[in-house]
Amino acid sequence: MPFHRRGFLGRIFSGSAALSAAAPSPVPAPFETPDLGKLQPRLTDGVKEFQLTAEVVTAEIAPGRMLTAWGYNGSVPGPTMEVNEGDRVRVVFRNHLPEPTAVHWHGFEVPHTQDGSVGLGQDPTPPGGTHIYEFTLNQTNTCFYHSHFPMQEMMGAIGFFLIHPRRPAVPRVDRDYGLILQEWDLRPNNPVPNSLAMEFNWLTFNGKSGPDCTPMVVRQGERVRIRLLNMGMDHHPVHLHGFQFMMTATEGGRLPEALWYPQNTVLVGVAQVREIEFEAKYLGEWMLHCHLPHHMMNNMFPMAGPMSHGAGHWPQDDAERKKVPGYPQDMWMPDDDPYSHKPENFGLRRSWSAAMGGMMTLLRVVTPETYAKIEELRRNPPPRKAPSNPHEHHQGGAK
Ligand SMILES: [Cu+2]
Repeated sequence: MPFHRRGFLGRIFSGSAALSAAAPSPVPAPFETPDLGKLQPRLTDGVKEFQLTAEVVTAEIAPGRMLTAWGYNGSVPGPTMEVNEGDRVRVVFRNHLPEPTAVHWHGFEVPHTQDGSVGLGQDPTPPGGTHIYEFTLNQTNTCFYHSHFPMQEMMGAIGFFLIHPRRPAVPRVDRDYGLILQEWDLRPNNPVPNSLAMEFNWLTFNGKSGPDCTPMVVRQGERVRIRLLNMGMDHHPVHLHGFQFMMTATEGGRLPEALWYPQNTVLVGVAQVREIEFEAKYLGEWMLHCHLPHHMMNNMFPMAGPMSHGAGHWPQDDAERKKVPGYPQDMWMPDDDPYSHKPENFGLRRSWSAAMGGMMTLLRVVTPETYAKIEELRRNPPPRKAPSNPHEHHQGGAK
């Protein structure tokens, strides 16, 4: 019976999708999530069907800094899902975690039985179990999916779910980026995050800490949108160097243009999305980062401040400097080698990586020549160098 019903609905929705595809509308810019892959659906009777598996994932958030977290389909955060307004969607969800879970479809207008709230709308999916979600999406906001168990959220179980509007928003953007903000408490020699923590020493965009976040590379003059999604314990004030941007949308959708306002730091609260747009007028290497000072460093806990003195990270012949109250605070330890294999880092000034740490990435506004060179390197990537000394790659500066 359910199969007949799905087949019937599928044909109807297949028809409506064909109609919407025929309507004249500009092609939207592709949605790019640096360092994160996409989950491709299979079209079955007009329904976009995704296979989503919750599982333990091992990732490298910075060279040599391993993270064993809970994600989806081998990725933490999970892979990005994309559909179009009006699509019928089916998600075949499998639980490969050792405890019950459920997927909450965050920001979705779907029947409460499809919402993923355990107990209320469905039973938890047991380890080894499968659960099928199915819904039609007549909305266009930036949504996400995540485990509906809070400690599993803190183990990383979240991903983007984008619903493209039938008619792309105006003004049209040339580049459309998404970044997921997360925080981790990682103790020495242990890749499993402490999910009970209230203080965090590793901060990531799309599962990478600066300087290991892959830069967003745009051509001068392009209009850029960046969608910032926060899922953690803290709110993050995200600052962009060099530009004023407009705050154009929340997790609830796009604001009318009269309600946009200029900023250069946008506060992204927990479970919120903030979308910013601007014209990439100025050539250069522009940092985008959370401005909480402790969120622009890596491995901060054992490294920073006078308490750490004697740990071997500062010069031993610094008797005079020790007389200065507060010394030591920051450090400067350039080593670009672990990042030089990335095409997106081509042409950066020497020592660039020493300034990058934590929840920090780059917006690179480049000339046509540099853009072409980076495109060429993406087609023929250079070999990756092994880190010369993995212990030297975990310090961050911040600016
Ligand atoms: Cu922050």
